[in-house]
Amino acid sequence: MKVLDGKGLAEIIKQEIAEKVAEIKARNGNVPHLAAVLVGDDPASQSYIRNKVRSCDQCGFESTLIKKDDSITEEELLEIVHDLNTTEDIDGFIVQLPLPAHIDEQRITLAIDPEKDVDGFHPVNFGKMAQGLPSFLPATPMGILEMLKRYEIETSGAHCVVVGRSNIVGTPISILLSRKASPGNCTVTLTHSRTRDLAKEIARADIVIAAIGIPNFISGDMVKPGATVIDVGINRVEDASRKRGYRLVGDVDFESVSKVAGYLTPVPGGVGPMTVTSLMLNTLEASAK
Ligand code: L34
Repeated sequence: MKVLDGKGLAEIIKQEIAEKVAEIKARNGNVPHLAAVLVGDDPASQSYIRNKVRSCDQCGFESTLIKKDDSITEEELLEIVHDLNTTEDIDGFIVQLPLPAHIDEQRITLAIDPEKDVDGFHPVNFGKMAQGLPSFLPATPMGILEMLKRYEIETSGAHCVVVGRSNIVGTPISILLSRKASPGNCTVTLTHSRTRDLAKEIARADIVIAAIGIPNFISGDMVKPGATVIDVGINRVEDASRKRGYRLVGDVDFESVSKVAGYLTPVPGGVGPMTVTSLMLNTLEASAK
């Protein structure tokens, strides 16, 4: 079994980006600029945003973090989105999800200028993605593709079972892996909470993408020997032995699956860092327009 080292790969890619940024800067003085809006004080979101800001530094980008209390109104947040849409100096921006319950996430996403939507969440970008047109790809699926590519994992003709149908992971990765592309050309089964015999579906997968949000949901006895298992879940479970009081576990039971799988991503250090790096790649792209 080979561990897919997302963390290590992310560092290599950020180094590559930093070199490109240095070249661009020397040529025309341009520096990519990412803005991020963080609403509320969800500890996981804070941690992800910290990683994004740190990655901007590593890549030589400028970054702007806009932090707002969760008492912010939808109208006020729309105003911020509008400002970011029209601030020329900002190449791309994201509004970190989830948002507080009183704010309509869809309305916020729709307000983002697709040209600055480096999350690839706007329906214009999602639609382009589905048709194979150039667009900003959502960061997590994009990070998964990059990992499959760099580790030279064969996807063509493979049977891929995606567990979870969210707008930001399950649905887009299903589309991307089924497309006529490389990585791609998979036969994809998109499974979810209403799937009749989930274990039977997973058992025949050459590639499993786990994005359900349930700790240790997929165990070794469910996985076909030699399969590639991509764990998208990041769950905080209480652990008194850790100084933070919790530890991170994926949707995959690493211990048992590592004895059966051919390739497996760890949590932390797998898909998460690749998500952040993909956002950096999209921002670099946005700044070149
Ligand atoms: N708008 N909202 C928007 N864009 C996104 O792309 C995201 N996502 C998801 C949640 N909401 C979003 C992220 O940024 C998930 N996500 C994300 C980003 C970074 C990491 C994980 C998820 C990450 O850095 N994970 C580390 C551990 C982080 C920790 O210690 O908590 C890892 O090694 O997996």
